Amino acid sequence: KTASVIAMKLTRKQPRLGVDRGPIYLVEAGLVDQLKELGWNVNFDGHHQFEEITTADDPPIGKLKNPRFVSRVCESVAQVVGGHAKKGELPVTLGGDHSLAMGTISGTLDAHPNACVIWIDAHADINTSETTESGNIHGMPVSFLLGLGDKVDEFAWYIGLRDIDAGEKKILKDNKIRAFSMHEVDKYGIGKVVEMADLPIHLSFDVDALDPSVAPSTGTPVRGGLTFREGHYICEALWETGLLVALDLMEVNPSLADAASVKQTVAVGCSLVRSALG
Ligand code: DIR
Ligand code: MN
Ligand code: MN
Ligand code: MN
Repeated sequence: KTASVIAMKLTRKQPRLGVDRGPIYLVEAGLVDQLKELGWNVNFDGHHQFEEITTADDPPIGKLKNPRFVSRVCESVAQVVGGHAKKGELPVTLGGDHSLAMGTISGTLDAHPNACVIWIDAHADINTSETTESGNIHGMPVSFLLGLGDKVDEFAWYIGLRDIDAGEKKILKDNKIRAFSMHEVDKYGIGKVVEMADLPIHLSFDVDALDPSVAPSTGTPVRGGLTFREGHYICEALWETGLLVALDLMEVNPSLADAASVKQTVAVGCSLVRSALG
């Protein structure tokens, strides 16, 4: 069994810098060796570098910020993830801005056209270019994926939602997307919530799904999140299904907190990846 660790430096640039350094911290904390200790062959081809486009050369399209840069990076990550997945490897993409998931999921669907997506997040990330209030593309990847998605039978589930914009609420409803908010997690327990479909699973985990007391170093923390155990349980339960084909661990931002909080968040990130990989 082989995992490919794909470290994607991608910042949304505005308003909070530094999320591009998340993967560097996760790798420096020893994630690659930790996976080897779990019995995986690990391909790690270094940190992917991208030529930055200055905001002057990449003006907003409508409300979308940094559209050309994000699109270029996502296209490239789709190729990298798809290439590894087609060789039967399990791509683990470290971020970085969650807009990367447009690329990672496109790559997964290339190799596993019937894959479903489980999106663990405090946010729905399903704003469209019209509904977005922030213009940040990390709040939109799911809508972009679904928009392109009529040729593939993909759908998304959400677990841990607690910060949904008005426009997003309507989109979720109109598209009949299953969403488990923190209310359902409280009511049924995370165990019942992670009952799975019999499809290959792409897990996209935004660390801000966790409570800020568990993962403080992230761009948009929202209180009332998943506990340490709930987050790990999701990863363990998905591993146990034997259906996991790809994993994203996103939005670790080492520049947003004191050293102890950064260390804590990076450690939790590594440990979520270890749990998801057995
Ligand atoms: C908000 C925040 N819904 C937006 N989204 C975040 O910008 O569209 N996603 N922070 O992770
Ligand atoms: Mn989020
Ligand atoms: Mn986010
Ligand atoms: Mn997100």
